[in-house]
Amino acid sequence: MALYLLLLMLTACAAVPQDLSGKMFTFPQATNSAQVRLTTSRQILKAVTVCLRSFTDLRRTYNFFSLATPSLDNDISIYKRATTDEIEFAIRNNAVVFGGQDYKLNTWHSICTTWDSATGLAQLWLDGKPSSRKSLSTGSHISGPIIIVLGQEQDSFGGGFDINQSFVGMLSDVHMWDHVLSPCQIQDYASYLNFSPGNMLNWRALEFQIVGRVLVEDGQNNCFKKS
Ligand SMILES: *[C@@H]1O[C@H](CO)[C@@H](O)[C@H](O)[C@H]1NC(C)=O
Ligand SMILES: [Ca+2]
Repeated sequence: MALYLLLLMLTACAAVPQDLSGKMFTFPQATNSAQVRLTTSRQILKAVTVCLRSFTDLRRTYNFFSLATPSLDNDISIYKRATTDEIEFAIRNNAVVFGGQDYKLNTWHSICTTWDSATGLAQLWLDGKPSSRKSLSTGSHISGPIIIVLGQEQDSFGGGFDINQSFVGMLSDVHMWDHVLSPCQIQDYASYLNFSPGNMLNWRALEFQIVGRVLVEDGQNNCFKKS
């Protein structure tokens, strides 16, 4: 345990924020290990917005974003179901499914999810288009040390990965806020307009650690756009 904590501290200290504007993470193959770990020192979350962009041709299940605490492996999870039009959003290990999502293969999409513990309501925005607002966890907060993983789905705190849920493709513009963005702020993000970067995860100053074969490459969708 002591060694584990030491390693955790070392990796936390080793992560120097990098400006990834115009860049993307490329996950070129299915594995049960390749991942990007994102660092946050926050331990309590009463509300959240996560936004990211993705590109893939996967038809199977995979995970866009996995946040675990020692007690809950799906404290926040944004998950693509094998059913073409379904995206699952989990908070505190409770999940809702948003159907009718036009998530085309081989296309860059923006995904934002929001949740507020006061109302328990969750919502998904795909390419700036809102979903129905649905009930998730009410009243309970995300709390404890946090591990955020891109590229794999955590089934335990920092592990429990399944190659059949790994992400293959590209991810970019990852931001996370400790509050629910307004619809207009989400539209601004989705439309590549000016927006206030995430106060928990900020793509322009991202602390991360790559494990295995994940590449940081120039983006392919920013000839006219900034994020
Ligand atoms: C992943 O999926 C393949 C094909 O469906 C299957 O043969 C394999 O056992 C699965 N692997 C794991 C670890 O579940
Ligand atoms: Ca899980």
